[in-house]
Amino acid sequence: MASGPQVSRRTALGWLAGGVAAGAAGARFGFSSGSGGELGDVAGARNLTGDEARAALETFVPGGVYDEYFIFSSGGHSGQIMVYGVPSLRLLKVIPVFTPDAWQGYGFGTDQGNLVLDGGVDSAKSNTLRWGDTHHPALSETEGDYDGRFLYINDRANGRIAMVDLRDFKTKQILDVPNLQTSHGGCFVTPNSEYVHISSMTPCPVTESGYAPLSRYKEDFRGFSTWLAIDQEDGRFDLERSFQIELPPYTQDLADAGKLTSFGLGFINSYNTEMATGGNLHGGHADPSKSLESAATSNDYDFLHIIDWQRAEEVVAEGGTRIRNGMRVVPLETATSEGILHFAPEPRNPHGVDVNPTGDYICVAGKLDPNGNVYSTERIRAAIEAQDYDGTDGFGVPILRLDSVLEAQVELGAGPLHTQFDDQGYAYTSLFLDTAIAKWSLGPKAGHGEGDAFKLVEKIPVHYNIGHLVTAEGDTVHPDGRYMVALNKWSIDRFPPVGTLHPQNFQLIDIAGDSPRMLSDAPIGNGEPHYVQMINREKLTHVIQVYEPGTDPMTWKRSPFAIDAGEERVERDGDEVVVYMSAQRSHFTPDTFETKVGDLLRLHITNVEQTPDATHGFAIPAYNIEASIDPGEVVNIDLTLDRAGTFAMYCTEFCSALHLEMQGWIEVAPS
Ligand code: RUQ
Ligand code: CUA
Repeated sequence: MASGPQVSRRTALGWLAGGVAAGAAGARFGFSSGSGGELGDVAGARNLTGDEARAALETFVPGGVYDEYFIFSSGGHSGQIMVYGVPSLRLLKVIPVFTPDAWQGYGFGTDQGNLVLDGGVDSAKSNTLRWGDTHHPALSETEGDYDGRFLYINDRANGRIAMVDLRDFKTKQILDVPNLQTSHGGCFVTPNSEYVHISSMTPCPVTESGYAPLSRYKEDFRGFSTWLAIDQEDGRFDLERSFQIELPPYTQDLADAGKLTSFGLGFINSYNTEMATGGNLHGGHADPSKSLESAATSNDYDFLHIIDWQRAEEVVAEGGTRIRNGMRVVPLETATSEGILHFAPEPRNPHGVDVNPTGDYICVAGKLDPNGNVYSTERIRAAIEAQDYDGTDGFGVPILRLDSVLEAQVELGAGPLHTQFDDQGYAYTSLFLDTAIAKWSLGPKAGHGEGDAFKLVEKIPVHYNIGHLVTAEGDTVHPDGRYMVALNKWSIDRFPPVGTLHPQNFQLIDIAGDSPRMLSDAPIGNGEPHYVQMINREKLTHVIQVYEPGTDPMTWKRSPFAIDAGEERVERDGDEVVVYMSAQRSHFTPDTFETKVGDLLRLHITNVEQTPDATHGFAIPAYNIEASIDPGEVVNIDLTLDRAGTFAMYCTEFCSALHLEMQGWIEVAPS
């Protein structure tokens, strides 16, 4: 590299030191060029403070230089996953999961998209669903660290879970999880990707018909904790090896996997242990005492569910299950008698439960309680061993004594929700009502001794109404520190008005130094994001840019319908017209073919190119067909031709100078 840019970078740093000093003095850029000349002029002209100019330089990522981290963000009820770079916070990709996406040809007639979206042909529910509410992404792990292979995400609305392959960033499977109607925060991967866990949120009727009156909530409704075994080859769910644990009809919420010292355990928060079902207009007038929100907050404590999944594996292997809708289920009585399920009291209506990197501390934050509540793995294991119980709940589940398992309570602020971790033994908890993040220290097992342990360090203001937050590699056994992102539900006046529905706001915070610093805001015009995970980009070692020639992305094998250039043909068999088509800059071959109304058109299109980025699209007007065919990919489209016409098909991706010429005709003659 020429010395010019390096010199100017050094100059920039020298200038920054002055800029920060000027900022600290409360002045906008008043200093003149001097040693730092040009950049100071730019910042001055743009009316930036020294801190703002510094943050801009710290987060700018030039073209051709790559972001250090990727954020995989849930897209909420858009049904998608968004991929952002950090520190730039630029959107790199939107992965369609539960919702069709025309650009990527997902759900518009191609077999891949339709097969995935149909999500298990045995479920009538999935076949008609074309949206989901993605909430909690979970990256696959090896020995507690992200390994960059697979990504899972739940559908809050419909109790489903999806798997994305991080080789091609495409959704490969949607599973309609048996016995679940909804699922909120119960998605996590165990430290060696043995299982991906998903639990029910609202319990659902376990009656034959699927109906039960709300008056029989306690008797006829149940929750389920689901342990879906992961096929290590292709990341898909292996139902043969999966199982569920039946739970009382509480509302099971956020969850996390134990790691290292707590390996083998899973933790699930619950609320509404009151089993309130609402009914506030009962009798024809509003009765606030019957509202779900007041009835479901009347107990002082709800229950942290502690699940020993290794013990469950043994019980399942010994046949201690019943089959329910094709899934092996450990009945509640068995889970209780075999030591699979224990409860610990937790301050009412908790939200997040997060296990620290060493596995020793389980941090529970309760929206109605100002404390971070820290449970200790050592204490939990000892209390279970000693059967140190404070009775049982109404379903016979033993309740561990709070005093024996709670290690510390740290007053953090109003509305604590979720906790993340750095590499220095600090925890960061989002405070929804305070619109801030509390930085606080963990205990001796995280490197903070007497006097220094379990203390609030500082509160970092954010804008506004923070829900989740994430730190770099924050759910692993080796978090990086470095960066934290606040996921704010409201943005109010941070961005120019774009109508009545506002963007949300991701805020990037530098946590590498002693005191966290706000770096940038990023409007998120798609949503709404819930949880995200942040992975070092270098761990995504499996990403490909081009498929092997003729690949079916669903199997990763050569498609039986693949062709090489020169093998294009049209085969007619009665009412079936089978077209083996190639796509190559800038033509389809064949580019015209004749059919008639009533024919079944079977299109097999191979992109015979091997050049990265040389994707072609394929659209047929009026027939709702749109495919994206990446280099090396084979796409299959089955179409019953039900209307006559001469249709101009075309490539939808601007692939070359003669892209507009990449078109053709389908003649559909009246029969
Ligand atoms: S939950 S904002 Cu949907 Cu993850 Cu707490
Ligand atoms: Cu191919 Cu445009």
